[in-house]
Amino acid sequence: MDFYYGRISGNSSRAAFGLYESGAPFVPHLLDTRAGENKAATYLAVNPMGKVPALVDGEFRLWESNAINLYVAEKQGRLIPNSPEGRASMMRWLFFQASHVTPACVQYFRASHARVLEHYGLAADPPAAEAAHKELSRYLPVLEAALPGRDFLEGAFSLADIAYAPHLWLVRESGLDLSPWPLVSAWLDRTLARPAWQKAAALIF
Ligand SMILES: N[C@@H](CCC(=O)N[C@@H](CS)C(=O)NCC(=O)O)C(=O)O
Repeated sequence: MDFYYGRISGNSSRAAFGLYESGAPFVPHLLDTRAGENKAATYLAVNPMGKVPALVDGEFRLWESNAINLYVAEKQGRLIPNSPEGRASMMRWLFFQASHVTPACVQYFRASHARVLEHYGLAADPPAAEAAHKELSRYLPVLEAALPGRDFLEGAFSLADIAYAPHLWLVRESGLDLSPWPLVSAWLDRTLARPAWQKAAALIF
């Protein structure tokens, strides 16, 4: 499998985390998004959005980090709960991450994370960060309420935990105080301590 990714890309690191956790062999290909390599015709044939990450497995081309993770996890028979209820519950966390938590995280760290600002040539924007913080203050209690008595969102480690790690890590690195949500903070630490995340972070960041 060929994995296309960009640097300083939380979405790329989500898929790299999933690939390493699944144990599926893959060949990483770095695209320089600042130089527009992701907008080259050859890459647009893989992902018409010109976004990273993407995966090519033979004739099969796939984009969207959570779709990539679902594909490799299913192929490897890992990281997905066995029951219909468990799978639906996990999918609920993936949709919640992509629809709500990630947009607020992205707004936060693109307004405040020193390395992200430097990489993308952005200026700090405290009002945008504050607005994103307000949004996150609605979402993080929902995760906090899901975590009592369990190490991971679905009990056993799954794609749900992988989905949140990159962007929560980036907002915490940007200075967001997670102490009002101690279970979220401890869950993030447990997830980031996994060797697969260490490898993903080394590749992407
Ligand atoms: N929902 C997508 C988001 C992908 C995404 O926005 N990737 C960013 C990098 S983190 C990108 O490719 N940006 C370059 C562009 O939009 O041209 C996923 O989860 O894979």
